[in-house]
Order: sequence, then C-alpha cells, then structure tokens
Amino acid sequence: MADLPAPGNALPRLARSRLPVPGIKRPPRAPEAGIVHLGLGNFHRAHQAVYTADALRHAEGPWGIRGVATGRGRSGPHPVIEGMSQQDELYTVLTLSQGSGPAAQVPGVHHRGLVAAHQTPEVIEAIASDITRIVSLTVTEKGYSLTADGSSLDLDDPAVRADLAGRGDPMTAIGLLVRGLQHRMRGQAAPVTLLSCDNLMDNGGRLRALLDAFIGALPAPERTDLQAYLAASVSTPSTMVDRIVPATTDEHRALAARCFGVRDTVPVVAEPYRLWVLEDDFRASRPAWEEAGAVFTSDVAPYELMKLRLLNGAHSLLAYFGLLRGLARMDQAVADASVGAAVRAAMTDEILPTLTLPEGVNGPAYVAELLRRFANPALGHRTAQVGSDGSLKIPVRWAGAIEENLAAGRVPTVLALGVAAYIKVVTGGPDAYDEAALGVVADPAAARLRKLAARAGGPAEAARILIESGGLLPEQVAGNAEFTSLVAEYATALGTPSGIEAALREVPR
Ligand code: CS2
Repeated sequence: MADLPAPGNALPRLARSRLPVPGIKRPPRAPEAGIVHLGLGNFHRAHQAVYTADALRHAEGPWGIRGVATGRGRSGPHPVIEGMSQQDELYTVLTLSQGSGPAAQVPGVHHRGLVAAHQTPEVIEAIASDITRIVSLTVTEKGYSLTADGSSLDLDDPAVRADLAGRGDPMTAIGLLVRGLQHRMRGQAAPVTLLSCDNLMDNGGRLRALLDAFIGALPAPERTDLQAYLAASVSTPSTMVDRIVPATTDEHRALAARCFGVRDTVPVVAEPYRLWVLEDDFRASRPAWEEAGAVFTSDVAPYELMKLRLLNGAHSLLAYFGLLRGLARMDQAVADASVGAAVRAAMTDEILPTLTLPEGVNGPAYVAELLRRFANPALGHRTAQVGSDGSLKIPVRWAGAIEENLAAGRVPTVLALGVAAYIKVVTGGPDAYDEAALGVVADPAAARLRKLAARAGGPAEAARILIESGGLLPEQVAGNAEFTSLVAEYATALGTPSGIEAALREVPR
C-alpha cells in the first residue's frame, strides 16, 4: 500500500491515545466480540461497523466485531488488518458530501482481524465460540460460490469440491461457515444468526440454500446432524444494505490528514446516505441497530428488489456507458448529457414499472434521490470499480427487469444497450475502453466470455452467443428474438469508437 505523501507522514499515527481531535470523538473500547464478520472490506467498515458503533451508544452489549479477511490467493500481511492493528484497531470513516467538507467518525468496534487463508482454524473457532451470536458476511457476489447463472452452489468449483471432501482447511465462505457451524454444534454453543449483507436478491434465503446444498452433499452422519442443527439453531435473515463506498485512495488519506490531523493508512470514505433494512429473524440477541436508523421488517424483498434493480442496476449502466465514453468517475457519467438521460430513462421507464415499492416509498422521488447521490463528485467513485464483476452483477441487477419487460410485451432498449456495452467492455480487448486512464475492469468470467466471443464472426454474433451461453440472462430472455436482435444490433453499433454516442442518442428517453 502506498504510504501517505508529506506532510501527512510527519503526523502521528491514529491511536486511541491521540483521540479526541477536533471533529473526531474517541470511541469507547470495543466490547467483547459477539459478531464475527466475514469480508473485512470497505463496505463493511463504513456500513455495519458504523451502525454497530452508533447502536452501542444507545444500548450496551457484547457487540464488538472480529473481522475476517476472506480474499483467496493473498499472501503476506493483510494491509487493512495490519494497518488497523498499528492503530489500536481503529480507522476513520470520512463522510464526503457535495459542497461541504468531510465529516469523520472512528467507529472503534473491531478486535484484531483474522485472515481466512492463513488462520482458518482461528476463524472456525471464532464462528464456533459461544460468545458469537452473529456471523455476518460481505463477501461480494463472487464469495458465494454460485453457478454461472447464480442459481445454486457450484458443485463443480474445485474449491467447493475440496471443501466438501474436507481436504485441508476450507477455502470457500460456505465451507468455512459449515465447518464453523459443525464445531458450534459439537461444542453445544448457543444458537446463532448468519447475516448476509451482500447485494444478492433474498440474500438470507440464498445463503440458507447454499448451506443446505453444501450440507446435503456431505456424507450421511455429518449431513443429518448438521441439517437438524441448522433447523434448530441457525437463522439466516435477509437484509438490504445501502451506502456508496468507493475504494480508498491516497487522496483520501491525505484528506484525513489535512482535515483532521490524523495519519490513518486505512481510512474508508462514504457518502452521507445510508440504509439498512433487516428481516427481524435473529436466533440469538443482536445490537440495537434500529437505534442507529436500521429498519426491521418482516418482508425485506420489496426493499431489496427496489435497491438492486434501481440503484445497482443504474450503477452498472452508468459504469459501462461511462467506460465506453471515456469517463473515469460515476459522477462524470451521470453528468454526461447522453449517458445521464439514457440511464434516467431506464430507471423511470424500464425498471420502475417492474417494481412493487415498499410502503411509503415514492418511485420518482427515489429515482431523483439516487441520481443526486450518484452525482456526488466528492466520492471519486470509479466506473471501473462498479463495472468490475459484471458477470455476477448483471444476473442480479438487470436480468429480472429485462425478463419482466419482455413478459409485458415491452423491449427495454436501454438495458439492451447496457448488455451490449458490458459485452464490449469485457470481451472487446485492449481497444474496448481506455484501461490506462480508466482502470482495469476485473471480471472472473472474462476469460470464459472472451473464449465464447472468439468463436463468432463479428460483434453481433458474439453478442448472440454470449446471451445464449454466457449465463448472464435467464433462458426466457435469451430465447426472445426481438431482445437478442436488438443487443446484436447495438453490439455492431458499438464497433466504432463513436458508436456509444450515437447509440445513446438513439435510445428512447
Ligand atoms: C456498486 C455498489 O460497486 C458496485 O457494484 O453498485 O457497491 C453500490 O455502491 C452499493 O451497493 C450501494 O449501496
């Protein structure tokens, strides 16, 4: 990790003894860790950690967090875990708004983190500990070991197979959870809640189905014991999480130094807005997150659907259109006249009509608020970041809306252009977008999708092949000739550098 440029280096490192400073309170000491969190990324540190810190100010409880870094294939010290450990497990959350300076908070709820890849037995022990009441997850869409179409556990994934066979330490999040639960069961620890906080529809139900699938593939005595334990002692409520949290840059570190006089190598930045809607189905106790503004409900689905299709769906459109237009940041993409108008049209005319909104939510007002949030220039949110992992995001964000439009006899043109834009970004080679200026758009399916596209005689045929066999869209969509032809037409149009501009001008808006 790059260190902070001068004059920040001259400042003392963030530490409990150096707080408070003007603008940052000193947090109380983290209580006992009743929460184990898998996925110690920026989103968790700016969302659940902040809700937990705020809840603890209202009601005490054993709600410290033991964070677990879950990335695979990483060797050496983990930058966030090391950085936090050199700062008394503290870090700063900088809230960045348009037109006013940053606000800062140090949540201070974490204990020393663990790296799943190197400290698996400790992670399993933490999950199994009687002190643990909640195991929460932000492992991103790709952390769930899903099949390409996102429907079930990928039993062909070598890591899943190895975890099922019990060869060595578990490598997947699902394997880790099941082994942790198994220890919990053997130790007769108290019931526990597993809380998925990832952008997946019905994330709690999905997590449960994945655990069931994993357990169902284990040999008989293990399987039946775990099935009974899960039914009796484990709940998996669904949640909708929302806060825009870009990747931290050196500028953000410099901002923390400049505005608050703290040298923090691992701060996180976030927009002011935040929302957390949770299904109230906790098997053990929980923090008073409602005191921090979280919403508890018996039905999270309308919130999830609204957020995934409108916010995340529009985000992905902005990212791919923005990348093809040479725009590095999300605020630039939404401010671009042609991109902004097309995305607004998609939200209003193609996505909103597919939703049954939660009670009390006004659709057009929600869309307007999203567009304002996207336009926040202080965040520096990059199109390449949002554009990454599209093969896992598109099935969640666009597929349902496309399918429902087609079922209602409408062809969603902006979403069709979005599919063509994604295909170009991920399979278009070095000329597809300006990687040097905009950053790398990573996608675990890139090699597979490129191979499929290489079979085609041109972009239109490649688009058809990817829609049919890429696993991005459900069969009903792939089988819709009108939609597939439109994507193919757009794919051809995007073959020239100015193609995106012309196509954006032509989509109805
Ligand atoms: C974004 C999300 O990177 C992405 O794909 O769409 O991380 C988005 O910022 C959050 O879901 C907002 O709650």
